[in-house]
Amino acid sequence: MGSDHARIIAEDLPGATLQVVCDAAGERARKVAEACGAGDVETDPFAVIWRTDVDAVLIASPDPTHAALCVAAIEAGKPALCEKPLAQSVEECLRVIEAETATGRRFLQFGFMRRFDQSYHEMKAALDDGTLGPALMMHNIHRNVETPAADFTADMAITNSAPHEFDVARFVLGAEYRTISAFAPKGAGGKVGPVFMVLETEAGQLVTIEVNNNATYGYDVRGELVGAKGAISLNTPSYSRLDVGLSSRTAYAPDWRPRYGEAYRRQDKAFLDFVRTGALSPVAADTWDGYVATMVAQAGVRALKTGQKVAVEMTPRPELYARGEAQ
Ligand code: ISE
Repeated sequence: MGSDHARIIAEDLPGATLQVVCDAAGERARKVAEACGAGDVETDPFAVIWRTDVDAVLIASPDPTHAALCVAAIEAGKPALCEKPLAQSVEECLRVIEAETATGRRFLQFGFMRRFDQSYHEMKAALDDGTLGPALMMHNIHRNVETPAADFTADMAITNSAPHEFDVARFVLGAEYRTISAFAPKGAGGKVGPVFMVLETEAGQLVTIEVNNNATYGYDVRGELVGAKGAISLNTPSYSRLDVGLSSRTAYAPDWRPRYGEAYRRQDKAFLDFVRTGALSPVAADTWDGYVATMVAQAGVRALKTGQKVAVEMTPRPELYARGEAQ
């Protein structure tokens, strides 16, 4: 993801300069820097954050490093776009919230890029303009070809993959969650198997989420929002259909990067605007949204382990993160 963002900054964000590429593996940083024309390479992310020739940072390091790097960016006064999730635990999220609210201004945007995807934009617009009537349910399917990393655990279906749905369903519905239940089918063999979750919102809506990190056939994200007057489904962009040998077929993306390429560009452009103006896009995810996604994920892991419906209990939202409506 870091190299993808480096390319966006270097090629698609007029006015932005890719100043430094940082990676624990110096050789990997050098290769990305060379490919993207970056000015310099580093292996110490904290040193990069404090450099006087760096105005903002993009954090795309392994999940467990996110919270500490976000706090360092806040302390250095540098806006940061951090890939999801914000942190592995609620406690770490609250430490980041404490650091940011203590400054009285926003520094952080989080990489829930689906908010910027055209299909979710149209889904939210159909709800917000009254076309669908009141929202009743939102069904979500999130399938990977295979687990994205060798150390991907069964819980990460909920803590690493599902945060996209936890966040985007909140964003589309403009609602907060009240409970979560989680189930897993038998028969996945030694692989990380599918997880099926049902969430209730405070407004009484139902959100269903299937995550299957080993679907094998393609990267396949589906969604349907059901309202009192109609329904709207996500279409997966497809640029061609191959008709041959009595068959007609379109291709799935191999992973999320080509499927959400345009959403990443829009998200990163919104971050550049945030760096320039200090005003966070109403579409973008902030630290509070990052906290909610992590908190719901932890409740989901508990629900799966206990087989019980788990209440989603949020800490009060600080004034800094107040928005016109729940997003
Ligand atoms: C990965 O971190 C992502 O963010 C992808 O969007 C998701 O599909 C994948 O399951 C995650 O591991």
